Amino acid sequence: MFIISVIQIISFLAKHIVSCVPSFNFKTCGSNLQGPGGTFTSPNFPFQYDSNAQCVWVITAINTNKVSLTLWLYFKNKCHKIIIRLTGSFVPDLIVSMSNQMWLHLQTDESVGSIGFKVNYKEIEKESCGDPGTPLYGIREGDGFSNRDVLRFECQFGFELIGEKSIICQENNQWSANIPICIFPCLSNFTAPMGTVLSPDYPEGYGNNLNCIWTIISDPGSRIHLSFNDFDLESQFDFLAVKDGDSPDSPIIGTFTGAEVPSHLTSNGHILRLEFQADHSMSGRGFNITYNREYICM
Ligand SMILES: *[C@@H]1O[C@H](CO)[C@@H](O)[C@H](O)[C@H]1NC(C)=O
Ligand SMILES: *[C@@H]1O[C@H](CO)[C@@H](O)[C@H](O)[C@H]1NC(C)=O
Ligand SMILES: [Ca+2]
Repeated sequence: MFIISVIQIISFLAKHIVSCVPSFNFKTCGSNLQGPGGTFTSPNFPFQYDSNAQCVWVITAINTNKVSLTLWLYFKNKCHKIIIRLTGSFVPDLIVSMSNQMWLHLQTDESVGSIGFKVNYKEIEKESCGDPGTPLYGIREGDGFSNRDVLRFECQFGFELIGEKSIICQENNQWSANIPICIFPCLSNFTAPMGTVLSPDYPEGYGNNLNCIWTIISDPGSRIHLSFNDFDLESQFDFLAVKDGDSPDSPIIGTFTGAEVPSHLTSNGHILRLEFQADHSMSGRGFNITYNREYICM
């Protein structure tokens, strides 16, 4: 037997795992799997996997001459949020083997385990990188997934592209990069009498390392009313602050985090500043806030 692809998923640290229920002990794990497709997860998923675990999964395609294997990896925590960051490791959208066999090796250290992963696998044509999909709010040009094929991406109007505008299927059957993401601009002024402020990528999770500032500017003599239609942020690490004015030093009307939908809120002046900060890992659905003007009766 020859090993074509070894993927080592090192135990990753997620900060909030303490809130997830620990489960039983498994010291060894893994299995032999076959094509044409299927799903498997790390032990105890979606609960914590064990510390000091050693797991090996071997996937073998049935059709040995015409296929390689593609893996779709999903890293989720118990609260069904996607964990984007892995300690010391880049997670590609897809992983494609060079032959009809693939090995996955999970090794966890002594620290508290995380929630683990869920993997989908599928047999695909030889010399193909697999279909990487189309970004949410994005447009894809090109539909070939074979070696040297190129895919180009754009974002729908109003969205910004983060990542690579084009990717190529390399000789090793891996795309040169992950597909890009399309995000809602993180810096904008709203001057229309009413509108909606959405967190980037709402409701798919807003991602990491964000510092968004939205300013809502109404007519002098009016006030701004906010309605929270939906609200779900990573508790205590991601925040939305609402300030009464247009400067960073303006008085704070409210600071919100977690999954409790705040009640309505009205400004004192005619400008509101919304500051949204997301840290380096984990996200929630985000928020959907509508605003409108209120005229003050004298
Ligand atoms: C928003 O308006 C402020 C003040 O009018 C201006 O300084 C700033 O450049 C504007 N920002 C954007 C992103 O349009
Ligand atoms: C935001 O919430 C409003 C009111 O519930 C809804 O009509 C709208 O479709 C939502 N927008 C998105 C992008 O979900
Ligand atoms: Ca976060």
